[in-house]
Amino acid sequence: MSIAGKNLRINGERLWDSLMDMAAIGPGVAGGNNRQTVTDEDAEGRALFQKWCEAAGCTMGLDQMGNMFATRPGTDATALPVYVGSHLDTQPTGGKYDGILGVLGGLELIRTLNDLDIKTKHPIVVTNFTNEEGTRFAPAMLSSGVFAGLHTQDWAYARTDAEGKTFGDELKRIGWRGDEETGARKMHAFFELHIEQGPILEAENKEIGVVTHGQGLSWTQITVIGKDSHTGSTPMPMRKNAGLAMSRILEKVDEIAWSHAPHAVGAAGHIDVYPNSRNVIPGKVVFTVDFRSPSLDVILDMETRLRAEATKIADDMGMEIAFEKVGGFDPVSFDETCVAAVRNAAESLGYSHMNLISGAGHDACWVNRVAPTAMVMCPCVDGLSHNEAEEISPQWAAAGADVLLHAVLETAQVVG
Ligand code: HGY
Ligand code: MN
Ligand code: MN
Repeated sequence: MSIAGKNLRINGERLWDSLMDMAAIGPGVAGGNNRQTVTDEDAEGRALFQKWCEAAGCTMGLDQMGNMFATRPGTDATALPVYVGSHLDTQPTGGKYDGILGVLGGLELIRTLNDLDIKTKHPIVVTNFTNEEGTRFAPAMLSSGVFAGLHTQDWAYARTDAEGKTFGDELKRIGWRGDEETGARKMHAFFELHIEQGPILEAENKEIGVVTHGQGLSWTQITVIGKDSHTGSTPMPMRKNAGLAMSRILEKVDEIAWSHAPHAVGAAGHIDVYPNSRNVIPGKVVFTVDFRSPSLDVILDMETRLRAEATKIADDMGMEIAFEKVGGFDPVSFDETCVAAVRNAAESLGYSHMNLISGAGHDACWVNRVAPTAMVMCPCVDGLSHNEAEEISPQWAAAGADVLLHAVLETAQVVG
């Protein structure tokens, strides 16, 4: 245990106040948030975060993907920094804590060290990764993916939203495209605090999830071409109903996921129907199948069966079909030393805890490719997330941030 000792805790009230202040930016329609990536609301949230970081004595760096890096100096300027952070962008019907807890929990760590004038050998950097959600611009974790070398920056800049706007143009338009080369920064370690976004911790009555692994993700975008025609006057035998083909394919998605119970999951959250008119048979549908599993073999099996089953359905119905892999990453094993630092922190602070596999994807899943990485999770009410009703307790938020603080202090080495 560092000099910090068991009594060193973050200021839970201050953290909660900051979460609520950030939640006021880009409000949703049902109590959550709609602060989608590289929108004006995102820009406003970034400005508030920067103001807070500078008030806490940090200097802000900004790379060409808009990733923000607030640095608190260490006593050894040559030591690689310990990074913490997550994302400030939200789903269109997002919650107040998904991503935001990790960024503001990192800021609260800095504020607490300042309060007590605790110095660390390694600098500490609080990070906001751009476009973690991948909703407006697929794929998810776009900028941490460029940072970790999984995507080229040009490819990322060219990603388009439903209105045909490009990510690069929108990042520039909101004024948050920096000069730093993306990925040039080297990390001693990276820790991400995040809500679980699932029901396990609450059901097991545990305050902390020690995340040992993250399940893998696969996004396949499917386009089915039928023929739009009148819903009233087109005889049933003459129809080429792309919507019907999609529904049969989605039945197969569910069947494939269930065939790998209990861990695999599958669904389509993105569905565009054309022309989406009440009295026109859909001539075209575009939808994205999201498969996940802790096992890469299972993911590959689900992808293969999806293509075979969907192709058969389209052929039998006389329709064209196309597939495009628009996102994905293999299952992740986090760094054992960093995971142990998280577990040690939970134990020494007396928080109930358990090992956990992350069901959701996170920036940490990509950063893990380039630096020793681990995650700290806290429960969320009913495991609900990606829903405006997402909720956590101030106690859970504080416990997560306390564990983040102590895991970082163990890694950044307290001086004096
Ligand atoms: O899709 C995910 O798992 C993450 O929440 N973006
Ligand atoms: Mn998230
Ligand atoms: Mn999310």
